[in-house]
Amino acid sequence: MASCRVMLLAVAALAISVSTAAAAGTSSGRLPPLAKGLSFQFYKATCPQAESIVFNFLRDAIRKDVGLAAALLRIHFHDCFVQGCDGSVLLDKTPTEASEKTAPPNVTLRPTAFKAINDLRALLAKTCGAVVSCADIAALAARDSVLLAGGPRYPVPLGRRDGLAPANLTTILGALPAPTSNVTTLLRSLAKINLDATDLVALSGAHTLGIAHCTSFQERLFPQNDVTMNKFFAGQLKLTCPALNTDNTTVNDIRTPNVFDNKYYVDLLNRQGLFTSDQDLHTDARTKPTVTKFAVDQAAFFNQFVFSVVKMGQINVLTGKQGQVRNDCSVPNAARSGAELPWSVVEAAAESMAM
Ligand code: HEM
Ligand SMILES: *[C@@H]1O[C@H](CO)[C@@H](O)[C@H](O)[C@H]1NC(C)=O
Ligand SMILES: *[C@@H]1O[C@H](CO)[C@@H](O)[C@H](O)[C@H]1NC(C)=O
Ligand SMILES: *[C@@H]1O[C@H](CO)[C@@H](O)[C@H](O)[C@H]1NC(C)=O
Ligand SMILES: CC(=O)N[C@H]1CO[C@H](CO)[C@@H](O)[C@@H]1O
Repeated sequence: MASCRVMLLAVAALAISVSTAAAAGTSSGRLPPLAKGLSFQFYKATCPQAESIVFNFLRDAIRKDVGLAAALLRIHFHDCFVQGCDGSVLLDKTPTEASEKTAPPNVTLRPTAFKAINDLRALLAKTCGAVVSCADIAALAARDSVLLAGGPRYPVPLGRRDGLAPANLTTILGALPAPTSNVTTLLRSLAKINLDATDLVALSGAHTLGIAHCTSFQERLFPQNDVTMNKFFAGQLKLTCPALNTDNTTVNDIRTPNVFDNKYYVDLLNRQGLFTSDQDLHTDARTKPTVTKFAVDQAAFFNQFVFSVVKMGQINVLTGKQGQVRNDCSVPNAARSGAELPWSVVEAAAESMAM
């Protein structure tokens, strides 16, 4: 009996030390400076279980659908690139304006990922009230997706607030680089949000997961094969995409499509990158050395990915009293009626604790 209790205590102590280590931002690699208003302890008082709730939910969900990991990682990327990591990508289309969710470059964001984030929002609200923002949920979900797919563990600074309105189409198209972009175009696009060539190569490594539609790379097959593409690989792709605008998909990383590892860079070395934006990283002298390095050194890739994804996760964040903490990740609070009173009371109480 007694030894059993001691063991239980030891297990509990271990669990606590592991979770505080994660919360305190312990990480093997270096991290970028924290944006003002974000911290690793943000929900320590208001929702200490936040990170374990997200992780436990995703562990089960990703076990059932491995594609969810890719979908959630991509949502965080789109959120951050378009008007900052403010959860605006999660907003539903309004009658007057297309949101990031339905805009052309985004039509392939997966509904399962939006649903997972809304489910997490509800789960977190049940335990802690309306304190954890949708933008933070998206950042945590991306982090856990990377880990659950076999990638590095990293800490996520928290305290993002949710934007009040979706971005318009002009903003979306201007912010998300097209897969047909070369390195010059990509570097110019990323420089606007303070990301450099090393960030570009490391973040593109996210294409170690997930799928793409034929329309995202068909310009490399028709009217003729892109000369930088391996001929056999092009032939295989043409079986999946036999004509222009075939509605079909293929995996981003042919070697290990569902594992977060450095094989994406091995693909590039073998001219088996799917998009022009992928393969040109190995063609362009400014990025080639980094591609080569990551292809032979997975630890170097993981360390740089952690740095760059934490940096990406802090682009133009709303903090403090900016924006809001959305009750439903798909709808700004102001647009909701009925549920407003009880939620806002909970939220105000939680916010005064967090400040
Ligand atoms: C550098 C510029 C980038 C371009 C041009 C780009 C473009 C694309 C395109 C066209 C797709 C396929 C969409 C489809 O056809 O279904 C895709 C998928 C994906 N992208 Fe990127 N991407 C970029 C950067 C990133 C970054 C920074 C991340 C995350 C850190 C990311 C994560 C993903 C993931 C995980 C998928 C697979 C999604 C799924 O399976 O549902 N991408 N990307
Ligand atoms: C789109 O949004 C941006 C930033 O909020 C704004 O400057 C621009 O005028 C808007 N454009 C259109 C066409 O609504
Ligand atoms: C990169 O793409 C841009 C835009 O399409 C083009 O103007 C430029 O010539 C390209 N640069 C190289 C080095 O191919
Ligand atoms: C879609 O791709 C699969 C192989 O991945 C192929 O068997 C199928 O014929 C393709 N569908 C179309 C409409 O081309
Ligand atoms: C896969 C997919 O549906 N891609 C769409 C991306 O957006 C362009 C317009 O910008 C559409 O033509 C594509 O069909």
